[in-house]
Amino acid sequence: MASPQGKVNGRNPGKVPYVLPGVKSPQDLKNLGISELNCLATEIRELIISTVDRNGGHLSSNLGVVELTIALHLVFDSPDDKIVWDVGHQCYTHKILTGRYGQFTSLRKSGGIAGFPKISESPHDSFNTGHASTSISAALGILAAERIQGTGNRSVAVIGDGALTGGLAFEALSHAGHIDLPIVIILNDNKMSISPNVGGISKHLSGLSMKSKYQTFRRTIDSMVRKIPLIGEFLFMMMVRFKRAVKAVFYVDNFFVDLGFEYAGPIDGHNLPQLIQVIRNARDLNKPVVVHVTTWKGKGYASAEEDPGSYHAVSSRERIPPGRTFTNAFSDAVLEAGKADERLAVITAAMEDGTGLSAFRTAFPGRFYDVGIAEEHAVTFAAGLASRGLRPVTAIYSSFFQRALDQVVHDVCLQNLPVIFVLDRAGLVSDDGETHQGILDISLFRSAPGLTILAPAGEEELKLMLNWVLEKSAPVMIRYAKTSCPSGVPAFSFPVEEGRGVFIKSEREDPARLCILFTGSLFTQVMEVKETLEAKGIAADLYNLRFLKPVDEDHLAGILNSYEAVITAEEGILAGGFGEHVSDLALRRKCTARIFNLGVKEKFDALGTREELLERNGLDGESIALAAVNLLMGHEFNPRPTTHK
Ligand SMILES: Cc1ncc(C[n+]2csc(CCOP(=O)(O)OP(=O)(O)O)c2C)c(N)n1
Repeated sequence: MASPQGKVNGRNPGKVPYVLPGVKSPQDLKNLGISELNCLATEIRELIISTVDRNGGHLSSNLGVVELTIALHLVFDSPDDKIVWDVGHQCYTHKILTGRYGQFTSLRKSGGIAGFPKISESPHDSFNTGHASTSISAALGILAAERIQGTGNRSVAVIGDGALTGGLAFEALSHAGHIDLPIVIILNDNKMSISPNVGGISKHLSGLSMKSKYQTFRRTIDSMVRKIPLIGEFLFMMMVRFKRAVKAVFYVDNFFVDLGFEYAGPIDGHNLPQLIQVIRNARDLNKPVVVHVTTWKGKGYASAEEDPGSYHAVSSRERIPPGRTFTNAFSDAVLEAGKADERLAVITAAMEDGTGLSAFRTAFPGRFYDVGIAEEHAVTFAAGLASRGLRPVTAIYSSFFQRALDQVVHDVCLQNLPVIFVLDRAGLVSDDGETHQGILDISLFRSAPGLTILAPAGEEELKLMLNWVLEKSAPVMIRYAKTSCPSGVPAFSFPVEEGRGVFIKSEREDPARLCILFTGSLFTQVMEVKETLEAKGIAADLYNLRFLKPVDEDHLAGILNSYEAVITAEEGILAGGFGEHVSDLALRRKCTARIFNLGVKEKFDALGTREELLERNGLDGESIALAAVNLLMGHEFNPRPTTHK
């Protein structure tokens, strides 16, 4: 996808908000009339557009729910009543209305307010989100707790039609429909996930919208018939009887009603009086209810209205990795592989563009599957394909892939099926905060029996690995970070050798006393370390691991006996990571090198650029060099002081 960066320019500038500054909390909304509320909506849109233009963020989704959020905060009493935002990427208006207007310019900045709900930020953020399809379960749990605790507080889940494609949402609907708790579920239907929504539920919702058009049409006909002189009223009565008879036979309640919900909608999500009325009615029903609201993703910003997908998430100018990214490299490599090998089919869970699969879809639509926000299904579906001889490539962001842990183990590894998992955003991820960090995959999946885990350092190596994997008849995971592909990675001259990496030897004459074993995405950082150390007169070798699993232990033990000091540097959490494997091996084999493990510390890191996040975790070039010198000198490792709290 061409980055939409900078496209947000061209908004209507210069208007000074006059309603917005007076809204310090949702209570203030209750004193405003409809025209002021509409004005407030316009002012909020202006603020969102200008802020996202500077800081990046989720533009289209937020522009679509401005009126809906105002109506919800007007009808419910937050923070006593709890509003749970599914994914949470659409929470900007909620943040602005709940006392964070003044801080909104710091959106997604290090130390600023997060782009997703955070309990730590405000009592109005009732539940942390970031991954899709959790809202109904969470809101239901909250409501059950409120009932046990004897409060009369309400609980609302706001879920998009995209997030509703996730299995977890269905499990929650099934539960919520029959336990008689008055949960209010707001279904924000904009026909879009990031790209146009897919699947049966999407079709069902379109059917409901058609029904609503039919209702309007029917009401018009009814009133026309009644106006016919003399016989109008009689004709109308006949029509009513006929319709009742037909309805009794053919009328099938919708999906939500069948599950036990009251259903209201679809209603226009940009018509404030109507929204307020319907949501108030839903609140007062005191039953589980689904309010189906139709909204326009990108509303109020012409380019986003026309192309909501490109404006779903906008990158801030300084955050776009220069040059080709690993995603670009994968996109080309998988397309090439697809041309050469007809067994290859690709799968995405609603992230076609983000994972670089659009070119493949265009070239081979018959071998492309977007399964919706359904990572677990994506994996087991791939297992099914692989069981019949295909070579499925399932590309998912690392943090979302966590969902599919059991599918990877039970459906793929235990049957040794040749599914290829490509994990994008595997490492530290800028701007989106804790929920989007791809730091657990090495630890989580290292224990999966039979799974090979690879980490390319550059574009050529990624291509090399993909081709090697296609020849293999076992499950493989290839992980890479959200960053540019560095140049200068020696790759093609070193064919893939199972369990082994590639050395980048010191150019100095004297033998290297130190070796740094690193995961591919840290190539740039360790090359910097090599330069720094060599400038200090310390020869250091680098070892690009390539394989995080399996590992040729004899070979690795050889390395651990050949150097005085070994540093492991991985872009993943330390606990259970590759470094632990190395330390464990050294103990078992009584290897001689002093070893120090570097990796992501055991905490969920928040906002920042990739560079800031690397530095906070001691994974930038300077920190690794310092660790290396300390280790060589036999000092206790003394990490750089950090400003991060
Ligand atoms: C488990 C998981 N998979 C993928 C994503 C990436 N993602 C963020 S928003 C989004 C689309 C959500 O669509 P919808 O719920 O309809 O909200 P909209 O943006 O259309 O308002 C996706 C796929 C995610 N956050 N969580």
